[in-house]
Amino acid sequence: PAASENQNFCFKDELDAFKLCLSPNKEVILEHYLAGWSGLVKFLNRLGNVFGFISKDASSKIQILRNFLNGESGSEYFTVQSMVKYELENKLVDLKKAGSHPESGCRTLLRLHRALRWLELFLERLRTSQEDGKTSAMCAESYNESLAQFHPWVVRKAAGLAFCMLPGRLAFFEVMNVGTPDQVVAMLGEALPVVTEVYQITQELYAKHDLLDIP
Ligand code: 1PW
Repeated sequence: PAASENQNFCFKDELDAFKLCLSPNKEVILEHYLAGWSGLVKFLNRLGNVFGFISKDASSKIQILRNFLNGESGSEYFTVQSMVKYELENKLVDLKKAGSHPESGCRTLLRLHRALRWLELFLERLRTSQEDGKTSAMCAESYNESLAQFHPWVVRKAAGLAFCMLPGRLAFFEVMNVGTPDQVVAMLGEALPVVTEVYQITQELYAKHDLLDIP
């Protein structure tokens, strides 16, 4: 991208939103979680049109959750913990099969949560990669280890094609707009543990309430 387009984007700022996610008692604040995700979507859009179908799905899920947050019961959606409690107590989640609540906050966030695991695995590979590392292979391996198991064949196929279009390692770092490759690696080393912690807290919460497989 041209230098002028780079001015208001820096991947570090986007990942920093995840730092704000955790409240002092380690609950996940939805507003910041969604801000983190909006940053990831911005980044995907900078990678080019081939990621359009991925970023569109993530955007629509961010929007569904924002609508809850800005809606009548918005205060119940302050944290992921309060959302789960509220939706379960009020029977607002389709637990076994899609019925009258096909777009609950719980099922919508679960999709983003699963994708966050992919991101975590991918960025960790990127962080520890050698100069000749292939971003497309790193991305595909991370995807196959995580998100792919939840996707039908046709989505896996489309994702695989999109990964092939990823820019090489150095060009990818440039799109991040963080600085030299060393600075990117250092930034990832700082930011990733936070993403991991947010992922783990959400994962434990969903496991505790038996929500990991909701349709
Ligand atoms: C380069 C770093 C990229 C990290 C961003 C990760 C975004 C992952 C989004 C993948 C979306 C693939 C296409 C959509 C598939 C949907 O069917 C699926 N959504 C997700 C997020 O997995 C499931 O949602 P659904 O169909 O049950 O509403």
